[in-house]
Amino acid sequence: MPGKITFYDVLSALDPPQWSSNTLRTRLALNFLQLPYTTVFISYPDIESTLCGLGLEPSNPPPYDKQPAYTLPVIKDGDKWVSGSFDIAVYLAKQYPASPMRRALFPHNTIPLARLIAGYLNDKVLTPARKLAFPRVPTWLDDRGAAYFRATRQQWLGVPLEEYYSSPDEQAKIRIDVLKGLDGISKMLKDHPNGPFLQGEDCGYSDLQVIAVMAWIRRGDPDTWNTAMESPEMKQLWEACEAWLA
Ligand SMILES: N[C@@H](CCC(=O)N[C@@H](CS)C(=O)NCC(=O)O)C(=O)O
Repeated sequence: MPGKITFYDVLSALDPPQWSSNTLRTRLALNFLQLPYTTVFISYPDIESTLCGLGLEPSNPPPYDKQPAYTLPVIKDGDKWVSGSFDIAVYLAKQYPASPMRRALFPHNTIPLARLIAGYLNDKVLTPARKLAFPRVPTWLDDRGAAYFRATRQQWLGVPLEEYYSSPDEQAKIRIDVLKGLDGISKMLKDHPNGPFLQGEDCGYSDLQVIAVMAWIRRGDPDTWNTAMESPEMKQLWEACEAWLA
């Protein structure tokens, strides 16, 4: 049953279509909170014109020579628009707090922990993982999206995507960096003897952010995903959360 929330996600040629770690964070949060929503998929080249046409402010500040002005995810809840995955999560947690029928998105007031995890994942996992996965992204997209992704990333990275793809030796080193980053998460998970979540027995947005990144890595570099899943803590976390990816 479509509810009053509309969720704007990036169009792809995949089945199922969801793939972006940024928008998966929002999808996971909506599913975790069991909120009904309708998804609108937008092709990359239409994101700016669509969001600008809806009267929204840019998601990023200028200059735009190395980053887009407008990004997804965005949600509309009634009359309220919210953009940026973290801001959306904070909004949803406030608007849809824990109740006997609903879990807390940030159990035990863990917004600060979730912010730290967002930064950690970006610096230690996503930044190196992009070097492995980026060249594959156009193969997942609709034709217009793929052409846009190639052109904009060439402009922002300063090299064609094919050249961004490193040699097999470099790739092996990057994989080690990504796995080190993920190992850091496994160690944090181990710190909670009552696991399997970063908050112990309670799942929350910190965990969902890990799952969004893991889902992206699974598609972008399956070898790294397989190795990371050899960690019993990571495997347990994945198995506990994967249903919310759908
Ligand atoms: N930190 C932001 C990042 C959002 C982001 O970069 N989204 C990408 C989609 S994966 C986007 O919309 N890019 C627009 C473009 O490349 O033109 C968030 O988590 O919301």
